[in-house]
Amino acid sequence: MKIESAEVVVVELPLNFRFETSFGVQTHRTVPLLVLRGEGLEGYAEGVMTAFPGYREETLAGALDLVEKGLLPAAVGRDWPNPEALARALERFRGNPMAKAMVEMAFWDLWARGLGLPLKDALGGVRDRVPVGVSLGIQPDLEATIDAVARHLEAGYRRIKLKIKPGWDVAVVAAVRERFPEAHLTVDANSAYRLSDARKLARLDAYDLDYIEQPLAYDDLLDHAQLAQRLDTPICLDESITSARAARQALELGAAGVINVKVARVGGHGEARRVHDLAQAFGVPVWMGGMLETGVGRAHNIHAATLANFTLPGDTSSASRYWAHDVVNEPLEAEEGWMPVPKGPGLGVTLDRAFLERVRVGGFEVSG
Ligand code: OSB
Ligand code: MG
Repeated sequence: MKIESAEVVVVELPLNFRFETSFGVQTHRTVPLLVLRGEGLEGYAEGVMTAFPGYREETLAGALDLVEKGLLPAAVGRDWPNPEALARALERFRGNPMAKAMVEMAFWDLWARGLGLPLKDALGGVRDRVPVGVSLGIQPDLEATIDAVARHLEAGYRRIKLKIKPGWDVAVVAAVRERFPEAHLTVDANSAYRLSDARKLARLDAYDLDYIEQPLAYDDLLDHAQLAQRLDTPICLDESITSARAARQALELGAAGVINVKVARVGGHGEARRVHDLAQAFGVPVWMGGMLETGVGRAHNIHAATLANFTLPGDTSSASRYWAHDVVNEPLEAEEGWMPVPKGPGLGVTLDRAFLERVRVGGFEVSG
């Protein structure tokens, strides 16, 4: 499939909720949407990097500069036999997995559409719907937290993830567990603790959490392996897993009993599938994470989550939770905690171009 041209449309969208984590507060997203064109078809992807590098190092400005001046000029105007060939050609650009993921993921969509296959089938997925939970930001107080958990359990979400930070951790978990004794509960610290907090974190063992997500530094594996020895609750790595190599090392070290796979964090579908396969070989379950994606990134995540070892509920909750108006025409809504995989070739979603024009704040084109 030859990539004939590329277009990036940057849009700004307000979130339906204030999303507070240990690293900051998000109230809107600035989303770069990539359109790749070839053989009369289009493939889509979105960038998940943010202006402020609070999650990983990549920034929106830096990534878009690389996409415009490096990655797209390398990708456009050439005929690629498959997405893996394109990914290999981008390897000479070091790091920057979120920027590379935009290009790789849009090409998977274009390539699958060219084959007339749902992306799920092109990837080797085995499910028509994926189990979903919800990630709840830090709330103003305990009452608001209990209320949010209750509403999302009633909506059918199969696991509740609570964001925690020092000063907002054990007491919150204790209160939520007391009120919801049967719920699948997890916490996500987004790297807010140090290994010296191990005794504090071990107090969470009393509340039957499915796992503790990324308690220690965003680029650490060794301290997580040490911490794992001192906790009964499994550790789930998110930020630390930026590649299949990082995943292999984490698995060999015993640093991860669970892995949160984010396609965009590891550079695209090919690498995400390798992380999935490695975890499976180690008997470690994985789940599909999220980066507050619009319907484009969400659809990618849903297709990828159909691989066999995605056995735990992920963060790909209903698009209507996040946005009053999505960028795609198709509703992506969970039913009883199951998200159906969009039907049709590729991602199975189409862009709402009229809406994009209303919320557009920038963009550029690259032709071959
Ligand atoms: O750590 O999983 C995370 C959102 C933005 C950045 C990092 C994370 C998250 C979430 C929300 O937890 C996941 C979602 O609902 O998309
Ligand atoms: Mg996380």
